[in-house]
Amino acid sequence: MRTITIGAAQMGPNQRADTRADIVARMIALLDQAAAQGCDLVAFPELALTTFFPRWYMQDQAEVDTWFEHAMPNAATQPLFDRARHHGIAISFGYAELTPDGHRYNTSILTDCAGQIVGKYRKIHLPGHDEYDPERSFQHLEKRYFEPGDLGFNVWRNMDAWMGLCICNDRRWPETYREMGLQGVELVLLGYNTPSVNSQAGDEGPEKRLFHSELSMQAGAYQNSTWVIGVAKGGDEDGHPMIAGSVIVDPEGQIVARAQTDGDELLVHPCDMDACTFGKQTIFDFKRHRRPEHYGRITGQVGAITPDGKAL
Ligand code: CDT
Repeated sequence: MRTITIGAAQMGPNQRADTRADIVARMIALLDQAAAQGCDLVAFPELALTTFFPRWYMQDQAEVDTWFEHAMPNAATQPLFDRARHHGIAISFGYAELTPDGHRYNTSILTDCAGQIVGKYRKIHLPGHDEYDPERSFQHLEKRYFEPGDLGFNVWRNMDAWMGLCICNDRRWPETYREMGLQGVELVLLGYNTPSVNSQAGDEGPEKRLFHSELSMQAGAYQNSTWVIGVAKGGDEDGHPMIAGSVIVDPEGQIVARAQTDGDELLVHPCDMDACTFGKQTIFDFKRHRRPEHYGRITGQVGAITPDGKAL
């Protein structure tokens, strides 16, 4: 057995007026709970340090940049890294990254048990739009504020397991998991902020959104025989409800822990990395069963094209 006790640290809303210090204090409280419950690794949500600011249309770049981190760790997050190191707990969390050469990414990092960053991922599937859209009931401006990630989908050896990261909308794309599955991933950590309603389809409410969230993560886990840890921010953030619904999914695609609230809440589960082996050696033994000679469209084409040549 290679058991890693994992804490999925769901967070309630971060309001626009909350300071980084207020938010990091809540994260540290979750980390202390995790330590008391024997966790080895704690995962926090996407854009954990701020409100989900892409819901707000901003034209002043200086204002936009107040939501970004220029270094990691930095003065605001150092106490979180220090507490994690004190407990000997590895952590993962998302934040808006402004690089020294002026690039902006929706980023997530992973540390080892000594608080050293061992993995970084920059969100590749950015949903939404890049200009104000008056047709939507609220905005989703990730394409305005972030560039698509430039690091690919990597997997790192950490705590005697193969670990990968992705972020929110990435969880809906099978390519995300398969890229990591082809590197033997055993644990996928992903944070998300999913609104409870669809800004373009008023009849799509939280039940259907939770269903799609679970469907995507369970499929990704099963089809790649990997643990998937989905960690939400939930509750009413700046007047906008989010679905919460954090889950821990086992390598057979079964949900073994699920959040009961939409606030700060820690899910804990002992995850045996060896549970990934059976699926990887049988039904999803990629080297025996995959047929990449028939998968050319997956990388050769972006949008769908019908056989009569129409681009959809
Ligand atoms: N943060 C993020 O990527 N949110 C998107 C909302 C898109 S609307 C379905 C998500 O995929 O949850």
